[in-house]
Amino acid sequence: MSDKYEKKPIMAESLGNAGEIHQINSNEQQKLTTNHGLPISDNQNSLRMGERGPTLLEDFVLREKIFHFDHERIPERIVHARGSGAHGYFECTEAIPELTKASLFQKKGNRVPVFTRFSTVAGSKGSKDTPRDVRGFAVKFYTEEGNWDLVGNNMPVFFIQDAMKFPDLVHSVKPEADRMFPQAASAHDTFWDFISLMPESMHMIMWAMSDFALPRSLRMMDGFGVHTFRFTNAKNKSTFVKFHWRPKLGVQATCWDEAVKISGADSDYHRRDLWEAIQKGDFPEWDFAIQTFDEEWALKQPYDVLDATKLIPEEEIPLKVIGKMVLNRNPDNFFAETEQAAFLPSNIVAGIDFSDDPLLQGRLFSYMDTQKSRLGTTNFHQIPINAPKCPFANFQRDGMMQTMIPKGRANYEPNSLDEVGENGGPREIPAEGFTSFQLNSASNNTFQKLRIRAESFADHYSQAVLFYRSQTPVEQSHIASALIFELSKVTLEHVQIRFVSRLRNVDEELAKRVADELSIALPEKSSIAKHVIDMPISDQLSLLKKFKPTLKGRKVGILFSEGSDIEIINNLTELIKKSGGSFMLIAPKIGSIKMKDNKRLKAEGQLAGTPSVLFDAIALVLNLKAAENLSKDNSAIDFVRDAFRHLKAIRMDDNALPLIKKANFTKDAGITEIDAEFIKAAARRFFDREHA
Ligand code: HDE
Repeated sequence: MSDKYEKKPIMAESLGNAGEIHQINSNEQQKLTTNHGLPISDNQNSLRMGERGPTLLEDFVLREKIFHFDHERIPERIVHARGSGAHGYFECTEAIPELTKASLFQKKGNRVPVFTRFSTVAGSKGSKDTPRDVRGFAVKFYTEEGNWDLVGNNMPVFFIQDAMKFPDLVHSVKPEADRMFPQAASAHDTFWDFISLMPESMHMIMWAMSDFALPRSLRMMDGFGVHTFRFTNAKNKSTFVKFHWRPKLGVQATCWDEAVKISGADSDYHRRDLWEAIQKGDFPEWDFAIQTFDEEWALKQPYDVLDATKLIPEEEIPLKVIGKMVLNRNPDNFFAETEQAAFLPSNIVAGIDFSDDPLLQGRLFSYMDTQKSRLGTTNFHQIPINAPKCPFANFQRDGMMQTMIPKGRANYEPNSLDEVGENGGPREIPAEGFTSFQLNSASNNTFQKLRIRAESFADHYSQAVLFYRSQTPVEQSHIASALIFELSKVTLEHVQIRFVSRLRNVDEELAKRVADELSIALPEKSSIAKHVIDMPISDQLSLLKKFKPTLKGRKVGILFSEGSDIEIINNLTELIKKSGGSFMLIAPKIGSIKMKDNKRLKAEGQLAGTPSVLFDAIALVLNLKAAENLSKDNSAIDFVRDAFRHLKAIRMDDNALPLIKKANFTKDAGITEIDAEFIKAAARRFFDREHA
């Protein structure tokens, strides 16, 4: 067996001061050893007393192997447990020294490595990729002045205003305490009970019920820092800043029914999509943009910029693009990198600082704390994925799993060991070191200890209304359907009633529709603390208004069968490739299929196991006989029926009519025989079908 082992160093990475890692010369045949270096002669059989006798306790090789295996799992993240990560780089595309002294932004072209992890929030580690949920968007920038972690989401606001409510929010959305279901779903009693009691969540609920909660791909999601942060420049002038990521492939969503079916067909849909795109060199890319403003501007707004349930409309402060992120390398080992990645919102660099957002302030404590419980040691910063790539040194010592070997006598400071020629260790550097921005604002009750919510946080509805009104009618109807679906799973009628009474403050029509579908009488409108302000519609809040039709990063499923015309397929695949898309060849049987004129073509996907939900558009290249046969095959009928239902373009000619007839839909603008037209159509969805 040994000749099958890859000749690869055990650990290729040795990071900064993060411990010396023994490397094996890659030309040598790598020996299988115990964790303590003893070469192993037999990895197939345990040591036993006689040929068929009991196993001996003495077998330290077996015991070490099983001991390690028994402890392979670590606690999963309390939230965001399900995630996928990738390496890449961040590049500054516009220097902004006037705003920040962060080294990263001093010069156009500056590049730093990054590790990015995307996640769902509610589900456990093994849950599906496509539930209706918020997505985490966490980026670790390994800068030359230390790690900066921007731990954000794919939506610009959050459910709650104060860290105090976070455990309650998470408990309510997670599987219910007594029965431990439902998994990765918000459609249940406890979540809506909590939400209906928390009017501050209304804006975020509109986002969570919108198509933004059903991303088509991790590569097609926005990212937001959510909170207001601060930049500080070399003169210590501070500017407020909001951070945004914008995907080059545009933002796109799946239909709800499609997302549900994808989770059955491929519960790793997003993880696989990200991995495969990077594997084939189709590197996902995001623009990095900022909105900046000063305290004076902030104080004039009808909302509080420290309130994480509020956004700043882009029409008010347009985005300024200052960088880009490219993800170009998959992890070598999921556990060592993606699972052990520990993001800390408290990881900032000089030139970036926190605001007093009470949600952000709570996060500054929480993440450090959770890593100790998840990774088991305060030394989690030494794990290669978390270690800074710049030198780091201090007098912290020891602790569980210390992997560094700090040298010298001095483990305290101040010390004067330098004076006798010994290494006294590192020293603080007042001029260059990080200093917190000195807040000097009359509006801030810094000196009073108060357990209160600021009055400026009291308007819970204006931006929920803004979001809803900024949607297209199609998106508004998706929000209505999502609310109806979620609340239909709620068994407590008083919760449905309470939620709808609040919804009336967002939109009367919406509330009526939801009440009607739940068969409840329209309840009285709930009282509100502050009057709703009429804010101008913001097109940037609508996924469809900012949708970019493109085939880049999208995939077409081509269904063929025995006797199909290979020329048609070749022509089609050429056009798809030219448009930056990819394709998969699907047939009733996998493997080499005999085509027209005795040519052969290999099918990569078997029809029964490759439903159309896995593609952005489908093409039917069949002869009449095959279409007649397939019209009796449920997988084929579902293939075309679902593609139609999920609003996708379909390429077909008259040969496919028997199958189309069975699937029972009529031709429309998204269905064409002309390949060039199909390529255009494949880059979008046909929402008119929803009315039909
Ligand atoms: Fe988190 N959050 N969070 N969160 N969060 C965690 O940290 C927490 C919040 C976000 O890919 C945990 O390492 C508190 C807002 C992401 O590893 C935990 C509060 C936003 C990730 C935690 C919040 C986020 C986490 C779980 C309220 C968007 C995944 C494991 C004060 C701006 C990072 C861990 C990754 C993870 C706590 C609110 C985003 C338990 C207490 C707001 C993307 O520490």
